Amino acid sequence: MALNPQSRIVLFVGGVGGAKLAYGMAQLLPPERLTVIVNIGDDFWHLGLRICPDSDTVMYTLAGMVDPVNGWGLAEDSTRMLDSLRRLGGESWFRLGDLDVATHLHRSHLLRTGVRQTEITAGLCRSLRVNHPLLPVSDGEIPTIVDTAEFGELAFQEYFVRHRWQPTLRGLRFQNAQQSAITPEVEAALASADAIVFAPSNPWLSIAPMLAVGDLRDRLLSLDVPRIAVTPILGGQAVKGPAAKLMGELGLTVSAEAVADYYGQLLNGFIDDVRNPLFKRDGLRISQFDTLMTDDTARVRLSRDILNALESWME
Ligand code: FO1
Repeated sequence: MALNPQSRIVLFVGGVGGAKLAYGMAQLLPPERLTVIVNIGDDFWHLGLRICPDSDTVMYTLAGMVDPVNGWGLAEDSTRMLDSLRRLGGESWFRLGDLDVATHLHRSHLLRTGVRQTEITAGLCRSLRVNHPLLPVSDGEIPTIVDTAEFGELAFQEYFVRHRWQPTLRGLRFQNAQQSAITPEVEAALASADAIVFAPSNPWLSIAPMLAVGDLRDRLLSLDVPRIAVTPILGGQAVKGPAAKLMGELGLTVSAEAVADYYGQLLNGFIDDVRNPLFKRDGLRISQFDTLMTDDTARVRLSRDILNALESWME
């Protein structure tokens, strides 16, 4: 089966790195050919608000509104609410921008009135003129819990933001994941997918929480289409975030090869970076590109490279 002009790509993403690839792909593929499925393991209740960092990061990035320095939150946002909260002795370790808070207020209110997260996300996207479908992998709450040597189990954002991912990771657990289900919208996207792409997001923190939901892993394994991942490791390092540190703590070599091994049978293709040493695996097609997405041009270029690789693999 070849990647023809109607082929549909389903892209699994986490936070900042995933959002950059989603942006590049969205410049090349119309909404009916690209569905973005986003991690919800980082979502949490904070100050009475439901915060969905990965979903918002992708949404703001696709809307061209994301803060270019942090890669999350809104560009040119202010922190007057947070400053005031700090004066009052409130919890201010999680930096909620003044404009960003509107997203969390709106979402939390709708959730309390019984609207599904999938519908809320679609509504937010419509309002911000994001046309590509952005789907939370599930409508349930499936929080990632990080087991650390120093503090025992921590809620994900406690580990990631409050402790700046410095504690030593011993393990991960995705609460409720097995009993939860992917949404009908995700199911429909998979049913019509011509290729599955895992973004260069952290495989353990951003992709694994999605693969743990219900029977998603088996569902993906049953799809007779290209299933490829883009390396998050470039020249022995992660571009951003704890991927390299975490691999060391899990006793793995910090390499693209170890990432490919972690995905295992889920992949039949791998997009590696030109900075990495070549490796081979039976049943795995590998292409090397410059995967560093420094600006919008680089995001689009990598997306085009990936689509071209998919096309050549499917001939
Ligand atoms: N990341 C931080 O490192 N510090 C923050 O204070 C922070 C606040 C924040 C607020 C809204 C939002 O949507 C994302 C935010 N992030 C923050 C990013 C986020 O928590 C992480 O990048 C992801 O969960 C990891 O993918």
